[in-house]
Amino acid sequence: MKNTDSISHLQGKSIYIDDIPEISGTLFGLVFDSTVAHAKILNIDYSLALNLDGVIDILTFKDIPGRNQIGTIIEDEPLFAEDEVHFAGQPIAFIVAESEIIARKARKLIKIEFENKKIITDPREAFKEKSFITNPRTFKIGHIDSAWEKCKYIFEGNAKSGGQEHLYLETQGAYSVPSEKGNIKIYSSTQGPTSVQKIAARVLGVSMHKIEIDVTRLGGGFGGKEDQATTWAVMTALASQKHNRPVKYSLNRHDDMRMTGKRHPYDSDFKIGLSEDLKILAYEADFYQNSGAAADLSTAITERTLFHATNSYFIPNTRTTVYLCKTNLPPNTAFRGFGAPQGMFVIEAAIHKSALEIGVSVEEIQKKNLIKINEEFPYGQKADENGAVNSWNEADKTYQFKKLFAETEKFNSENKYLKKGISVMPVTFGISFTNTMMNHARALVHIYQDGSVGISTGAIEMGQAVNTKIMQVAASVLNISAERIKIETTNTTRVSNTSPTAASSGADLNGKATEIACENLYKRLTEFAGKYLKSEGKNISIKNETVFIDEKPSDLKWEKLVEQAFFARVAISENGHYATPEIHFDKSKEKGHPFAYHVYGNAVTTVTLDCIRGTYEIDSVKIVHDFGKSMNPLIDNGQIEGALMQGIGWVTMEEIAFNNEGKLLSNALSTYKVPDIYFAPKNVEIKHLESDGHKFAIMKSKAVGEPPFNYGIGTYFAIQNAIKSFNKNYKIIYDSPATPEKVLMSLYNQE
Ligand code: MTE
Ligand code: LUZ
Ligand code: MOS
Repeated sequence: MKNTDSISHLQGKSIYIDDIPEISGTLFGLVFDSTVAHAKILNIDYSLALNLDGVIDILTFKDIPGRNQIGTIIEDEPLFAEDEVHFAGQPIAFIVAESEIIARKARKLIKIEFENKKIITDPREAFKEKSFITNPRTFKIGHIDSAWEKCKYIFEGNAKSGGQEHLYLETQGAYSVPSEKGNIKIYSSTQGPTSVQKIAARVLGVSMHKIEIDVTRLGGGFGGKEDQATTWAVMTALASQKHNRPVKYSLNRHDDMRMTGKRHPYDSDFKIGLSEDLKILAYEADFYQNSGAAADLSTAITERTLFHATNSYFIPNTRTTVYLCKTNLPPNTAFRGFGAPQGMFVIEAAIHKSALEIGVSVEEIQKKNLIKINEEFPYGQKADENGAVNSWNEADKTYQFKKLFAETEKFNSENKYLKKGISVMPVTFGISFTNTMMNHARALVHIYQDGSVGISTGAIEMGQAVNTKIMQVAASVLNISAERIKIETTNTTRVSNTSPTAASSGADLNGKATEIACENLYKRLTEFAGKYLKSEGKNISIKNETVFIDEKPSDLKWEKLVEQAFFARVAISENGHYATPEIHFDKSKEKGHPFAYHVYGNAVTTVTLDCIRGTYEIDSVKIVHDFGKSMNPLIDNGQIEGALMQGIGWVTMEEIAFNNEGKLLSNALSTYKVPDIYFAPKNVEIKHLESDGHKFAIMKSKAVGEPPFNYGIGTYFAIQNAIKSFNKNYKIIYDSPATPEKVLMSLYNQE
């Protein structure tokens, strides 16, 4: 099935926040934010702005009837700064005006005086100053301290990875509409409607049932709207509550880039030990996470870094620690991969370094250490499939590593100023929210008396086509045409207490809940059909919208069946609830079984480097990916391509730059570069690994949203290898992104 949104997207008819027809009387909001990264607020003069014609109000923390607190996991983030600011871009006030243009004029008229305080932007400096979000977290397995003695080779090093701007096409925004009795409905571009509802209720000082959140779709989220869509939604609701008028706020790109958090930059130290026959015996890593000025999701992201610190490898002795370093940057947040890419980058750097020092190929070390079925991850869960090994072998067989490497070598020996580089990037990614409690979902399925179906779930459509997958589930369980099915907006009054659509588990969790609801409806309808057709005790089924008795078609068709069932007072609505079985995790021991299953894969990347300019092209990325049994190869391949491109961008051209004063320099698309179609690999091949699928994956089709982001990391190492073949003296410093500037310097650096 095609993405059900493809036609309306193409025609420009899909509705986003800024497309919702405005109700008359609508006001427009705009945040007034801090221009400095750390300071005491001495004085703010709003008078000129307030006097501007068309300015209705300027809301500050003083206007909050409830609590000035939007922190979720840790309550450490005010909605509006009170007497101090902790990052440039921190909201201080919310201007409400008759138009956005007036609000923008008013913003320029606000006068503020600061007393500057010391600014920290670097996680190492934060560490020295003991500036932390919370305590560090450590995972371990085996006996790291005694393991070093058994190692023939031991290497230490450093690896840095940069931040990343989400750059969803639709910027953040919300539209809040008051109704009677203090009730407020908020249209929000959020991945987490329940989170918006809960925080809005907290700030407005009302119960959750007073706040309704409705989401049609997002023009992309990528994690950036898991927690950080709340701010704007709550502000519009606050203004609606005070003025009893609809209030809209849709951020422009500059404001969005400046005020929102990004992927966490990491600065990490590693130590790796190998035996004579290249088995990794010991691995230790200290990750200095640049968390920004408040916790946001940093503790959860920390966790996923630790879960994936050994990527696809079995390592018997490890100790990995994340330090959550508090700096004066916008609070960093969820971004596709959620800390895993940062962890995987470091183990790949450690293996790369080991191979160069020992004088063996990187692939030999990688392959020797791939995790096998029944081997244990450092967090106690055992691999229940051989996906790491199988995807490696399948990639080798399909793409012929030897041949690819030989071609690269031949090219390099024949060319002086063009060099090719090649790398293999295995990936293992755990599916489930690492916080066990979050892994449940509900679906509300209505069959209407004409036989059409409306489905509500907690899933947010953000381009990943989760709505299409849910429609496929319902169509296949009820055995009716997908044309009869509509996926409703995601609304907290129809499906409540939802987890955000995140952790790649949106389709699994909400799909399974839909499956359960539809199975119950199917059971009720076939039972009724048995009675109606006086065929009780026989085997009744529905196939292709026709009722079958003992495998023979009857005259009873879907529409009539539904109508008659309704007349007979059978319930034709159902609420399904799904909670992932078997998962658990004990934080006091840091052991358990946190993931429903793992997704495995492998990517071979070839790049060509122009050694005069420092620019590079990506020739090909050849992937073997474990989809289980993909329920929609078109959509799933699209997820691989999109995630791959985002991963490649992260390690190549996407460079977030803050100056020492903590001001974002890469604050527009002129200074923050993302890959375009010309930069995309000339050739992307995606081979589906043959497997049975996993019982906890929806229709045996494994989650696909985040894991392939990590294939992009391969491009970093392919580029390094190309540099190395030009400049034999190049001492690799693992410092991602490998921007053309950095690459150019590396090509001619002789130290
Ligand atoms: N694909 C598109 N087109 N847009 C997005 O915002 N987000 C990604 C991924 N794919 C995203 C996307 C992220 S970060 C996640 S967690 C998953 O989709 C969430 O959706 P799922 O759980 O339904 O896979
Ligand atoms: N969000 C979250 C996530 O709260 N928990 C997770 O485990 C997770 N994983 C990936 C992306 N978002
Ligand atoms: Mo994705 S980072 O889990 O929204």
